[in-house]
Amino acid sequence: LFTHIDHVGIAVRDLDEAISFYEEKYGMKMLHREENEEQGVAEAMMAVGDSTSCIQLLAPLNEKSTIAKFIEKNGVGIQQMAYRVESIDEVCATLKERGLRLLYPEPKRGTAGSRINFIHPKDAGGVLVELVEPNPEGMH
Ligand code: CMX
Repeated sequence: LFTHIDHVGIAVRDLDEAISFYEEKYGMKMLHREENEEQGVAEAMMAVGDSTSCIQLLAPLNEKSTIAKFIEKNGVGIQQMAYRVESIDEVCATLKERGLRLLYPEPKRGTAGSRINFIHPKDAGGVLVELVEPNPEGMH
């Protein structure tokens, strides 16, 4: 169903500070950076070595952002984990058949033009699971 761990998402207060931490302390390289207004986030993808797995740093764009709410409730730290899939439409249909709730009726736009959806954390053992179908023209 899933082909790789695409990324682990970490909620941070200040994106620039977090990028510097990952670059300076862990020697990670930033592959991509953008703001996604619909998701309410400023984000950066930090590569784990030469693998195609990343750490996604997520900072809130405003106080209504999902990330602002998450930080208010839990503090900074791991917010989600994301699996890469080949066809998000097929995977979503399969997961629905298996009784899991997805957050969106149709995939939305994620990092670098990818298509994304989420499994509700209440149906996934307390883990917010993102599904990512990468954009072939995007970063991977
Ligand atoms: N991980 C695990 N559990 C979580 C969670 C998370 N990130 N966020 C919320 N929950 C749990 C809460 O602990 C809470 O459980 P309890 O009722 O037992 O306390 C329950 O889910 C409801 O939480 P809430 O604080 O009331 O939050 P909401 O229901 O308003 O929102 C969710 C939860 C998952 C629907 C929302 O976070 C969401 O829409 N997430 C998907 C979008 C997203 O995360 N965007 C940012 C990243 C963008 C990107 O990756 O590109």
